[in-house]
Amino acid sequence: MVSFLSSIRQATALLGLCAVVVHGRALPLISEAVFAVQDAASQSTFSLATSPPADAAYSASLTSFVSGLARPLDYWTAEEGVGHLSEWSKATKHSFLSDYHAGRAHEWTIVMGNEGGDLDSLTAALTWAYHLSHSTSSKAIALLQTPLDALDLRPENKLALDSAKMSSGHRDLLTIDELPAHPRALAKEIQGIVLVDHPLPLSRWEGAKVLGIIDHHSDRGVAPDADPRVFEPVASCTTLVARLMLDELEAIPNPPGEYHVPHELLELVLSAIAIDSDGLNPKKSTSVDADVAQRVLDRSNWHDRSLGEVMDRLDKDLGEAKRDLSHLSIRDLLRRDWKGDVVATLDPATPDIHLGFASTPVSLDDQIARTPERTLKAWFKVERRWTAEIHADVSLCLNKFKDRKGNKVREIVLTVREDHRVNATQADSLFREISRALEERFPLKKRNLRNEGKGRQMVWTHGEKSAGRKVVRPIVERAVKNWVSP
Ligand SMILES: [Mn+2]
Repeated sequence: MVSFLSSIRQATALLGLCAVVVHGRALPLISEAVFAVQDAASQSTFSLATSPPADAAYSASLTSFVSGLARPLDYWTAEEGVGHLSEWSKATKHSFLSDYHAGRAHEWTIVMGNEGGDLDSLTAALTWAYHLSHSTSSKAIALLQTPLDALDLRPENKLALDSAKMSSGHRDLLTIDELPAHPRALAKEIQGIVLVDHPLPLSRWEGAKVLGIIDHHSDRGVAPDADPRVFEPVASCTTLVARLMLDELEAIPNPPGEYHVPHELLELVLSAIAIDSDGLNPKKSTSVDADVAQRVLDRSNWHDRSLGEVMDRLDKDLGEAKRDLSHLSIRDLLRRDWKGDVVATLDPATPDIHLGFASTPVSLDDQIARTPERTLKAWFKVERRWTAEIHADVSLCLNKFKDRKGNKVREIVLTVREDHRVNATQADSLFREISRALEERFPLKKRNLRNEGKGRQMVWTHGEKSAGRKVVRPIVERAVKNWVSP
């Protein structure tokens, strides 16, 4: 308890100190066009993340969870995570929830990664929130757009968080199901949001000011006046966040001088860069990733080791953990790395479409072997339940794996439902449009579904190594945007 309170005091003192030195960032206006998602359609868009709480359930407080259940008496005081990063993160979550309930939400900036919730998103958000809250006058918190129970679906995150001495129960992290209010309401009350590791806000954050964007996906033109506004094609978004943090940290005049960066945070940053760059493999990364990793390493507890040695070890350990998904059910495989949102169609008479993408490193055959009946039909049944739960109209499951000969294979499984926003005729047409867009772009091989698949279900394989979700998603989104309902 003592160290928890002292860390709050320390944070407050630092805030006061640094506020004088570095100006708060300018608040840009959002680009309305980008958020032109129909209200009707966006009613359910908060349900895009995996297993989100029901609408009424965004009500976390200091004493209760969103479920209404009381937090354990020692929720805030038990010292599960023993690192400085954990202490800061928990203290921040505590003051965010208490400020919200005291009517002070407007003082807060929420830094968020993408809803896939990989180590890059998690680390980039934590790092930038830490930096903002120590170098500007604004209060900042990292939000993981993943529910608490989905955090552990990524074993590599668990390993990295454990190594960073974070709490095993994730009490020190703010997850999407720990928000005190619905994102749509919160968006209007807070100072603004900063996006890391994704180029445009999910529709549930429509109405929030986009104060900054730091990303390594392609620029979608959102918030042209945001500051910072960084887009660079590097292996890891964390690279860009860490570079900006170090640049600004080193520019703080003395006094007051640099704020303290806990070694746990530095090590988390190295972990995220290592896993995204395959240990700084030149084929998978840029010199920017390597330069920033070296700067971070120099400040870490591992500073006397070589960059190559550290990054290899992290990549090996985290990679092993990441690949071990043998325990996951198909539902968990789908939601482990799910990205989706409502796509507004250009034709005013055409309904908007909720489009989602799962990304897995497991072949469809391996997944089929995990169904009780060991059939493709059973696989589609699990998939159907999942898309029913989250109200997705179109879903794609993208699998990447090595076949028996060691060749890299990619699979695309496409399904279109007829019971959410579109009827059967519309779904048929949408299915054809998306199939055509994909077949025009890649040499795709159709899998023979025999009588295992029904209408609007397709499985393709292709060998185009680089065509993961970053490539497939924009193609499908464009097809959906341009689709005109028959
Ligand atoms: Mn990323």
